[in-house]
Amino acid sequence: MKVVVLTGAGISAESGVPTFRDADGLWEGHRVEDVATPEAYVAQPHVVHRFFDARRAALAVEPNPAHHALARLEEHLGDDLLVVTQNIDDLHERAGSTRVLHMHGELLSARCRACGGRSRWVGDLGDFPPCPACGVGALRPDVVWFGEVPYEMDRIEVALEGADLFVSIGTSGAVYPAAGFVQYALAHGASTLELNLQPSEVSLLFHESRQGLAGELVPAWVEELLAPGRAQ
Ligand code: BV8
Repeated sequence: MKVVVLTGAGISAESGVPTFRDADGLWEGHRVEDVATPEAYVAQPHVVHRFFDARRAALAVEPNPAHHALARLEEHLGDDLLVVTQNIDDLHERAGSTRVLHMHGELLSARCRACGGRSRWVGDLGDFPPCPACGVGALRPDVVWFGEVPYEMDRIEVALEGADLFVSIGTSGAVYPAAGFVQYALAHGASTLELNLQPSEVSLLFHESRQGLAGELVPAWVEELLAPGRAQ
């Protein structure tokens, strides 16, 4: 059975990572859509760096049972499971998942506006440190902002076309193209399941939608999927 899982901020909420809809999607009074954009970076780079430097510094959190359940599922399904995450934290990897696509980039990566090089980065970028590859002080967060093209769309579309099951976990379905994946999976014959604290903006497109905490719903769903006698 080929499974594609899409995760959003809700899967990291129980680890203590705030979601976008918490605090009504505001950060220091700014709407996230107004800070995570190329225009905002040109207009006020220090504000944008402060936003991402603060989130990178707050990554000292732990994966929760939902992340661990997906890592366990990968142990059983191997290449038949792909996790596509909108999240820019590293909790899937720290729980043991290896087949993870960060379609919106990663906090722990920096991208150079001079040479395009991408480097693993754990510190701040607000003091414009030199790029490890070219030495120019032109590093930006390696994150996909609003108006920018998400990473790995070709690989994601191929995976959705071949999926028997598409599962969306902890996302509000507010941002495209991620919010459109359920429709694409449906059109290619997949069964669709939503696991979320409350109905998302695209809940009606799922064969089944379960409401609750990811830390409870995801382990239960993985147990169900791996139960003996289930079609693999
Ligand atoms: C693109 C990285 C072209 C930065 C992010 C008008 C109409 C439609 C679309 C558009 C439009 N105008 C512009 C667009 C396109 C735009 C878009 O969709 N805008 C929205 C605002 C309308 N999209 C883009 O610009 C994208 N690029 O379209 O390029 C293209 C398209 C296709 C192919 C090629 C080119 C780029 C978007 C990427 C922006 N970057 N993140 C950062 O992280 O700071 S977006 C960011 O917000 C997230 O990555 C995520 O994608 C999005 C929403 O976040 P969620 O993960 O869903 O989190 P949220 O807080 O919203 O919801 C959490 C959910 O969890 C809730 O439902 C809650 O109930 C639940 N929950 C909470 N706790 C728990 C829980 N569930 C379970 N358990 C819990 N404990």
